[in-house]
Amino acid sequence: MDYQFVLREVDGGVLTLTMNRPEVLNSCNRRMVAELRDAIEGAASDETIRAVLLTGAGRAFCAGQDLAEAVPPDGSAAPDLGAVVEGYNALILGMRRLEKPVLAAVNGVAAGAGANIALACDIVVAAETASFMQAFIKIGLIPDNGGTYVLPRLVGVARAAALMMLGDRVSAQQARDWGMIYETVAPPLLTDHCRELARRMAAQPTHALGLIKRALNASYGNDLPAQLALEAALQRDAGRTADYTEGVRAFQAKRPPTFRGR
Ligand code: T3D
Repeated sequence: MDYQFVLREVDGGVLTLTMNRPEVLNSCNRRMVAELRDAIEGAASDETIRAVLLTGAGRAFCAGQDLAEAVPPDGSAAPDLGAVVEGYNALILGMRRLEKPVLAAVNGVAAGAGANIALACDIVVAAETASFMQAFIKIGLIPDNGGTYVLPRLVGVARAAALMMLGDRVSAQQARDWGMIYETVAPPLLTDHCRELARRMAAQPTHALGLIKRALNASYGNDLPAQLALEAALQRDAGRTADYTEGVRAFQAKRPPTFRGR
């Protein structure tokens, strides 16, 4: 696929995807969502990619659905919202099912679908000046992109309900203090800090990182016995990797390990 609205760069095992429509705060048209989906699908089958970093060009991370596409100002036919949301759903499921870590570097406002795409990442780091907004209610919609699933689990139902029903902006620091995201950093440091984190993850036993992700996904629905059984099965799998042997040998030899993700 040709990429028109997403910049795609691979370096040191890290695939960096930059949403690139800065003039409309990287709001998502269908083409951009399709490109993100394609890139995530490609990452799944590309052994050289061991971590993904998602960010936005310019002053925003992503302002959600492109409202000019949703309701064309020239009065032409609006797309069916169900179909639009199905496109997002495939992206969110692709990100969650990708057995490689996905890191969000939230460089500015993340609103509507943009907020929930960020929250679908495994680790969310935001610039101190960034913000999050469940903007949907302001235009008469409900949160999608998995927001009604993940947000109450991150911040509790009381805060999730207020954020969704009021549509207020939450600062990155508030989001961090509520446990919505992992950490905040000073804006000039965001890119380098997130690249470094992504590179660290890419150098880790990435097969095990994928298994951690599978276990965390399942933990949303499992009871304790089922989760313990899953952990046993996944640990058996992890224990058969060359990275496990390498990790233990490196420990015993008091040298740094070299993990290959196998
Ligand atoms: O199809 C469906 O609708 C179903 C799927 C829904 C999923 C959703 O994501 S629904 C929620 C959609 N998003 C929003 O409602 C957020 C809309 N944007 C804003 O509220 C504000 O832009 C922000 C709070 C995010 C940022 O405010 P501010 O003051 O920093 O920037 P601004 O001036 O509003 O925006 C700058 C430009 O970006 C401006 O264009 P202009 O005037 O310079 O030509 C603005 O129109 C454009 N822009 C911002 N967000 C969108 C957008 N253009 C299209 N779609 C947007 N979502």
